[in-house]
Amino acid sequence: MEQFEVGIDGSSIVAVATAPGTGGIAVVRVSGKDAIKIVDSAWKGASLEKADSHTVHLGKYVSTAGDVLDECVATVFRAPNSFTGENIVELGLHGSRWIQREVVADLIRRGARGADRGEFTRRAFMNGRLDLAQAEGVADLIAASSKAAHALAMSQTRGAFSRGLEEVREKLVEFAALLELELDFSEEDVEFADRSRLKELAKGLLARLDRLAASYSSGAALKEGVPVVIAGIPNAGKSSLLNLLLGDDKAIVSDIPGTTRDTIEDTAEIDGVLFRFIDTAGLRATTDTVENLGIDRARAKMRRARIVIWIFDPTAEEAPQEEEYGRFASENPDVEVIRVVGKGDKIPAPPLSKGMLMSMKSGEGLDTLRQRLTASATGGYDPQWEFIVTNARHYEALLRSGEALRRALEGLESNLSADFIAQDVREATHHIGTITGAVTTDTLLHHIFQNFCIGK
Ligand SMILES: Nc1nc2c(ncn2[C@@H]2O[C@H](COP(=O)(O)OP(=O)(O)OP(=O)(O)O)[C@@H](O)[C@H]2O)c(=O)[nH]1
Ligand SMILES: [Mg+2]
Repeated sequence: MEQFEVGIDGSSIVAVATAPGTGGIAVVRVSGKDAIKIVDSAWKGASLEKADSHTVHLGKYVSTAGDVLDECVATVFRAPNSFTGENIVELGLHGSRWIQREVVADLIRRGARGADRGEFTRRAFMNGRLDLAQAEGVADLIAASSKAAHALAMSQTRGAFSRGLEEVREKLVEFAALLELELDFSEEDVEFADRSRLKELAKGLLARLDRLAASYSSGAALKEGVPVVIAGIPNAGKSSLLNLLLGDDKAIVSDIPGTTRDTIEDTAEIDGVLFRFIDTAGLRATTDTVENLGIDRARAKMRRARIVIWIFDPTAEEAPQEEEYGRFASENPDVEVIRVVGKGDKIPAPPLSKGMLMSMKSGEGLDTLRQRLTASATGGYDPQWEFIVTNARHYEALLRSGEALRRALEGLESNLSADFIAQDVREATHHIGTITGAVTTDTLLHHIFQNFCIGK
């Protein structure tokens, strides 16, 4: 069966690159060897075929039927200095859906082909303009909805993340080379490569891989919104806090205990970090079936949260609240809990050990809480972002690479022969390579680019 290979088949592709729908302007992008020739055949104005790269031209787009579809601008990019590395023309059209549709259809009649999802970016990858991690960064950049997500995507697109990984890969290659040296000399019974040095090298690399993999929980949260659950007994002020954090009357607040039953979620950005706040049903023993279902949901959300804000009600009995808190904290040591004592306008400040004092009525303590939230969400990691993993595929590859390297280290420790160990090191190298695309398969590429939109 003939394999269809994108970017090498010489076809020119076309798609609307701006968001679907009507806008002030819409951009139609054509990429491929004949992109300029194809658009020029519809162009009334200065010749695009004679135009220099990176120049903009005003003219008329005339259809094959002879109708002027739009008066518009064409930007010409010549290979290899374009996003895809091929010839590109971007038409800046008036944004009507009709114009967009007609121009794309007309370009197809003139020999272009409708682009597949992510095909522009895929071509950029095939032509060496971007590596895979950078290409995925482009998708993240387009989807970024907070400053932190934007910063992460930006550094990934610029290649900082890839460079960090390339360094790891080089070290792994060096490691394999040292092992091979040992192999070469083994026949002469010379313990050439010092194994303690190899062990140090493996340990250092493993620590680095583990650190990268561990950054994923922060990275994914920063990209998609850090999940923060608000918990406590009924009437503690959970819904009041949700509304305060969102600056909106999202949840019903009442003095009837058990008001909130379902979980209520919404996102808000604090200092550039996107949070997903989740208000829950108050925790208590009850015979009410529906309330109990709500409490089950609350507990499930709490277990999966990155951060739980636990509100203590100082006007209610203390012991059962501490008991409930203690149970959760001991069962979920990985979830960070911020202890808040609510209704601060009603009581004097509690001892510090009980938690930070807040009043949902006056807003007292809100700024401190917001600072604690952003510090927790970004805490402990390089402020340069580039060593934070945000992508599930990368995370998986790092885990697998770490597993292989761990086997290599165990092999060194139990004095296995170098060729066994080298096999594990090669596997570790392979998995790192799949992140940047040094190693790819068609299935992998398909999987990545099908998540892109058409036109990207
Ligand atoms: N004075 C004062 N009243 C508060 C404060 N926080 C909440 N309240 C009041 O306490 C009552 C319960 O508040 P909610 O926010 O509904 O409490 P909840 O934790 O969501 O309660 P459930 O949904 O029943 O679990 C309401 O009457 C609020 O106005 C506060 O800081 N100060
Ligand atoms: Mg509530």
